[in-house]
Amino acid sequence: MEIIPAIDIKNGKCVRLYQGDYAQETIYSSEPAIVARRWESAGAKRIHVVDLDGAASGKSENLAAIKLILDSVIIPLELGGGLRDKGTVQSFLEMGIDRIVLGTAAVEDHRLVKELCQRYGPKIVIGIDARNGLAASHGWGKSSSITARDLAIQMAGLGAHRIIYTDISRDGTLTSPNFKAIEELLDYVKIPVIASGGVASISHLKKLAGMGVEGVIVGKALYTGDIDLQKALNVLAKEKIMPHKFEVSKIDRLDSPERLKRLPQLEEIFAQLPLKPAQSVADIGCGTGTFSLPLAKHGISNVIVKKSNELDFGLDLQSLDGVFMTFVLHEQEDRVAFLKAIGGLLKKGGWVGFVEWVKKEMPEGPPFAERIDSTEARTLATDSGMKVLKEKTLGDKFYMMVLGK
Ligand code: AMZ
Repeated sequence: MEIIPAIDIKNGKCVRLYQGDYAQETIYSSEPAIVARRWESAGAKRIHVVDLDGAASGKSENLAAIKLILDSVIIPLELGGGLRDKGTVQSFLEMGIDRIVLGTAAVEDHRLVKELCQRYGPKIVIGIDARNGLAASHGWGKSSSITARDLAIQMAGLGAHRIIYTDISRDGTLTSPNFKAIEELLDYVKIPVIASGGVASISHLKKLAGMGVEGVIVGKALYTGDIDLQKALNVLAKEKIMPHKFEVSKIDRLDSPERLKRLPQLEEIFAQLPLKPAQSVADIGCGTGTFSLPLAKHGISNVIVKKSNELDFGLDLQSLDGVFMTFVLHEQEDRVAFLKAIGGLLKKGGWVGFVEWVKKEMPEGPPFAERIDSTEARTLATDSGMKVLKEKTLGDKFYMMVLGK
């Protein structure tokens, strides 16, 4: 998870507002570029810059300060505030801004959003600033009647690649992020979410990382010293927090960390799967979600866990990039039908991977007679209309293969 320091500029200075109220400002530096350098040398990989005057007036107002930041750091910058037409967006991208944040345009001008997303792809980020659940605009002076959640869904539909969700009532308060609202957004929106507002401690960062947000914007806490950026980056890197997003309604339990440790050569298994961050994957197993956490470690946070005993998976497999199955074939009465059900529904380019018990005696696992071996698995796969891409026996425990349509 990325930690993104925020530099909000008002009258050329680096400030923090309380709940976005322009009358409640604290000036932290008259030289935003020097602040940017400080965050860069502390290890930031990106900086979030807001032109507050621009957000209020509707046109970019702090060009000199923005240019100076661009000249002072080499890490990419994302910029929001008053960027509401094609020409302005284009000129900032040409100037070297890496990502453009659209706030007001997201509420008011869907045609522009669509056009810009089509043209610039991931360079466009949608800023959704919510007050009491409803999206605000124009420097947060104006409220709309659309919920942050609905707006996020609409934006994803228009082709947006990511969303920054800011909770206005938490912003600048050093209280805590609105975890509930963020969780809800993650549940409903398939594209990556960056969270913002109220972050005050490293434990907040850890919790957000565990929820599966792509990044967190930190403002006030860095300026007051409540969060030491270098330390926070170190802690998160060391803990290797695995984001996960599960559909929990059908899960009895997730696998215990002890059992996960006993899974051999997991990395070797994953190295053979066409895994890409931001994919949507279903983990179909005996009910424990064995591979969900390890999959999430590979940046795949959209992992849905389902039990294998439901042939009617209740999944829209067309929307999935892949299905991962763990130790389920031995349970199936009709293995071919089971594989056909999955393979037939997978969208083009999707993949299926599975891990099974091998026909060797093991104290744990199903009875010997119910296990399959590599030859059987290969035949099953081809009989079900799938193509075997790779297969491997790992150690003396697991058989694994990857199938493509
Ligand atoms: O603090 C505020 N009052 C404020 C703020 N930080 N108002 C707007 N903004 C930010 C949004 C987004 O990054 O969070 O300005 C950007 C949106 O600007 P616009 O002009 O597209 O609405």
